[in-house]
Amino acid sequence: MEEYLNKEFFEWVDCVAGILKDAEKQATIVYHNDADGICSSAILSRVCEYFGLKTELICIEKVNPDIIEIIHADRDGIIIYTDLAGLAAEAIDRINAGRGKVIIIDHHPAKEIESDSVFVLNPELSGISGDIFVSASTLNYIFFRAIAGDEAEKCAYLAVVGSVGDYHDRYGGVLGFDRFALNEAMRMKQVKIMIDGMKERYYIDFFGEYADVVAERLTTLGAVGYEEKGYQLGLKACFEGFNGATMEIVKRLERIREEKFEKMVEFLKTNLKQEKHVQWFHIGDSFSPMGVKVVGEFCELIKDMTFVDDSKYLIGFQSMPKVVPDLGEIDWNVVKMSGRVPTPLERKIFKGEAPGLDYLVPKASEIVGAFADATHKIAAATIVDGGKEEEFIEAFERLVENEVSGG
Ligand SMILES: [Mn+2]
Repeated sequence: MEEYLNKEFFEWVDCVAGILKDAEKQATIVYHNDADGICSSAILSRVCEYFGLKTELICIEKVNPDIIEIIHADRDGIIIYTDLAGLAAEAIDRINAGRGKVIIIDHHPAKEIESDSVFVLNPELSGISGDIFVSASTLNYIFFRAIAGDEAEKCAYLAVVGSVGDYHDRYGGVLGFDRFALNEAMRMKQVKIMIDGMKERYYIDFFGEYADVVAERLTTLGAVGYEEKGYQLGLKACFEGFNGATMEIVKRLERIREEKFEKMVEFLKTNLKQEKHVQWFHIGDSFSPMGVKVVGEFCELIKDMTFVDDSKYLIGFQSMPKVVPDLGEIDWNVVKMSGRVPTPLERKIFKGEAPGLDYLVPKASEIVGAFADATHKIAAATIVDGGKEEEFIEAFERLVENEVSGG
């Protein structure tokens, strides 16, 4: 790994590894319910095993203060957040109030934090784009690699699946640190590259399948099967492969999603709300029992459909279910917001001619007192209080307006 010049980044890896090394007996891993999150938790569970820690795994869709409260209320030992919480370090530090050590291993945009108990491992903080060069799985892999050396190499294929799950192969193949993990996986003969048109595809020997296919299965289990804890099957598959029963469940979940999506597309053809810069919709709980990650997938699916205006941002809301499967019932009224952009607008954003969602969503969230955690330039999510949806849209509109008129 030394061939990379980002010394500061690797010093952090060492520092955070030191904290985990000192952890006592118990660790809690809080992870995101998509392919990258599931692969991250798989690698991290190996890390904890390596240190002889007993681990509890908690899969969540979104970080928010209510969830942080519950997680930190009565858990001993170290708590590790991964593939989420980039921007939540301050909130976590405040709620944790020095009770125990916390590590946040994430690749989403993050804020620097001064704390004796919360430590952030995030490439964004040393100027490396986590959206392009490092998936959470890769980050966890590098972390494991720094700790355990060769022992970690067995997990290299999981970093590849996680990276592809977050579409880090979108420029034709995975790059940077993701590429480093890929190279290791190839050296270990876990992965072969196939060139398919404009893109590389990574055949994972262990699964007998391509990384994109595996990633999709994991995300289906985690997101569409969220309320029935499908992510646990995904995690199991990371080390045992997909058996017949798991594949049946994947197929059933895919059918549920397809039916719900088709219905919603038909509805939106005449019901998409239009503002000056934004077009939006509210699903309510009609996607239940699917998790709220699905509204993002749905936006992704429709963003270039003909009934969608290709010059406007696309925003969808979905009510958060009142049960977090690994934590129980939560008394809240919150709504997940997902933002995407049609391809022509995406180009403008990358050329710097229009503001990206990584600016707009955290800003608009702040204005309505909400909590953004996963934000990229062309895809972002936040949670707002139920009833604040229109206020959010108005704030978002104003922000775009200011950027456009202010130049
Ligand atoms: Mn990720």
